Amino acid sequence: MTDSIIENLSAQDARLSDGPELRRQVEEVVNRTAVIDVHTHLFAPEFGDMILSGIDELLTYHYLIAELFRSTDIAPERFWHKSKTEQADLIWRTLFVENTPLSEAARGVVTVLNAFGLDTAASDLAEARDFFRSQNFSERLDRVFDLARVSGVVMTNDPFDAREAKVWESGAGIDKRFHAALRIDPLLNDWQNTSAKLSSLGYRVDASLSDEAMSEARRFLDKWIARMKPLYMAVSLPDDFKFPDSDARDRVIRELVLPTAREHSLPFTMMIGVRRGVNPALRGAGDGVGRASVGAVERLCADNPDVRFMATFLSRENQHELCVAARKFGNLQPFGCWWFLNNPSIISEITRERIELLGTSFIPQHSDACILEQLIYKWQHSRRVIAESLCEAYERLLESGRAVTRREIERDVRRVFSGNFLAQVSPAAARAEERKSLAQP
Ligand code: FIX
Ligand code: ZN
Repeated sequence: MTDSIIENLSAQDARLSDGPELRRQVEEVVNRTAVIDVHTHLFAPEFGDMILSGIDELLTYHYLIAELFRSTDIAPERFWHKSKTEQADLIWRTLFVENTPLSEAARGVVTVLNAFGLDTAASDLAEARDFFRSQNFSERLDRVFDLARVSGVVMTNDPFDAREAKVWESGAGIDKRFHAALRIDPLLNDWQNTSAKLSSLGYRVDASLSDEAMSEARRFLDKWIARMKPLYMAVSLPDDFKFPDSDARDRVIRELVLPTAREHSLPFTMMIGVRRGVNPALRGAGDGVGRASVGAVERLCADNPDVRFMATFLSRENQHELCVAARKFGNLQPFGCWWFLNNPSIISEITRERIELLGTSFIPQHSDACILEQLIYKWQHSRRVIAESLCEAYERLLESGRAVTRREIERDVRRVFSGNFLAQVSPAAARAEERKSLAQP
């Protein structure tokens, strides 16, 4: 073995007891380690114009639309009648020129413009529009994944969306960086209308939740699992979600979702706490948050120890309970700082309490990116906070008398950025991944 390899090995295993050097190494590892983004609304290039990208899409993201109405007196209906270009111009002028872009969603656009070397304080969008128009999309896709250090993203795939179904049914090969997630909200949250939709698609389903209806709905899921090869099944559930309950959702979970999860060895991913349409005038920007019941998830985990569950809650007030629940159930994997929680101050609080209660056995973040370039800011901003939280934990460990090595930091960051997810979605792949990384010199 050459001297440099021996030096590198010893550097990997040297115990880092100097605070500033420890911090530098943690930041370097967190910034370099690729992440699998476990929940996004992005689409692979094969889905054509379903992919959202560029400055006008970034500015008309529903987070910024909600913020616009707090800084201007335009009536929502007048806003909705504007073209996307006009909407983006108004948002840029209001939130970025006439006001300082200090909110997380506004600062995110600044981070993206800066990453591409564009003027972040421009008075208008001419330069940014020219830039994005001039770009080759495939090159931009590669560049965004590289800037965000993202190795793969999980999409949100809706088999009830006709446009999307057409792409899946064409049999097109999907870019390997994009993975599917089978989103089943209509089945769980709107059985009445969804059973009618299934019937119109030729399934012998009625709203009665009969055995035949359940078995036909299962045939529908089996078909889409075979076609999409999803990494998990997912649903967004309201803040008043209960389990058990006496509603259609309870029956669909018990008789359709859980057996499907078990037999296909697919995790069931729940995103809980949204209050849809608290302000309908804001349309997609009008959803709110409500504290939900972590107990519902505990009962699902307790009743189904052979099913793997991933869960994220939208309310800050649910986060500590979720950590405690995850301590009780090894088949529960908490993930992300979702939506209204995806802000440095709250990501910091959640990540610290997760480390304190769960060590490195959690998934710290997902981007929820809807527009391609959001990957850049959502991951650059989160990495900074995750690195800070890890530094603090390693420094406390050092104070207690245990220094860590660079190899241990790399192992820990690989685990939270991809290993924990791989263990959820494909134990075999996770073991292979673990074997590969352990074998690394
Ligand atoms: O249900 C979901 O997947 C939510 O993340 C979205 O509905 C939400 O609009 C969003 O994108 C939040 O970041
Ligand atoms: Zn989402």
